[in-house]
Amino acid sequence: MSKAPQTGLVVRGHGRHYVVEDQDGQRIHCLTRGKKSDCVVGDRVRWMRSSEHEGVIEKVEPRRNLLFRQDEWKTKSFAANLDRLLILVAVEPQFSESQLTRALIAAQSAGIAADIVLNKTDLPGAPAARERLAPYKAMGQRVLELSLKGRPDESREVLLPLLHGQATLVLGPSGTGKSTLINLLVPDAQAQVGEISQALNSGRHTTTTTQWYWMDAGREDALIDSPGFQEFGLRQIAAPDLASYMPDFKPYLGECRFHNCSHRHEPGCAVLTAVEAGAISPSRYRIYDELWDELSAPPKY
Ligand SMILES: Nc1nc2c(ncn2[C@@H]2O[C@H](COP(=O)(O)OP(=O)(O)OP(=O)(O)O)[C@@H](O)[C@H]2O)c(=O)[nH]1
Ligand SMILES: [Zn+2]
Repeated sequence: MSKAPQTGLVVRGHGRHYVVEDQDGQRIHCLTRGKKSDCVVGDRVRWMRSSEHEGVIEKVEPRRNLLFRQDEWKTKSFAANLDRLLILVAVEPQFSESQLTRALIAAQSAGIAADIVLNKTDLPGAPAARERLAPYKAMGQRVLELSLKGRPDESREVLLPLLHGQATLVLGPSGTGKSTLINLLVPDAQAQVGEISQALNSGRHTTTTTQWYWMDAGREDALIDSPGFQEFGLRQIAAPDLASYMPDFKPYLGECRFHNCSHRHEPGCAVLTAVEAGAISPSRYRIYDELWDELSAPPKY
């Protein structure tokens, strides 16, 4: 049993307990040193075996990026070192545009490419959902229209090339088809969950923690499933920076009369003019306005 430091990938975390995958794909239960648990799924770490079935994480390698949300009280990490975020929405249940915009802003500010997947396009509400997504398409955002259940083969053909060689985090509110998506792309998903739980020596927490899946035997294509959540806080972003993370606002930035324009009430505001002219959608502007209030409000405690 080698006790030399090795590199590994964090594939699951819970408290101070992690599952690290070594370079051969073996998974081992690891702890961090000290009380602080500062690893997240997707982290590359240096770790050492401490016993046959356990290891210790010595060091977290520098991250390329970290996707997280932050409210007044806490910061919650989704995962690190991501290549892509897939935001799954569906024709039914109707998606929240505010949550969608928040996810896009978080990805943009973390420097992570994001795509929207509109699922259940086989349902009669598809045109209305498409309409709600029109402003996103117009601002250059990719929107993939799929029917994961209705046309699984076609969906796989669209998704596989897009996700190849990447680590992709999937976000999607309950009922949108996230399980359907994962089972479509990761045929042995259940076995992978089982293997990781076994390394942790527990069958618990299978649905409440972030889960890393390999889509292929060569371990090149990864899907990361993140548990559901209520609020997507964006407290990490300063209100004056918001507009720069919104591609539909961007063309107008720098065109306002005041250089520190908040684009809310100032005369000579190019953003407000664009809203009036219909170049920025009313719903996107409303979300911007609400976010501004939220991000500039002092903490309540
Ligand atoms: N009509 C239609 N229904 C779909 C499609 N994809 C998934 N569904 C259905 O939508 C429901 C939710 O799908 P799931 O994959 O369980 O969704 P989920 O997002 O994992 O939901 P939770 O388990 O609640 O988190 C199921 O009844 C699916 O059969 C689709 O393309 N078209
Ligand atoms: Zn302005």
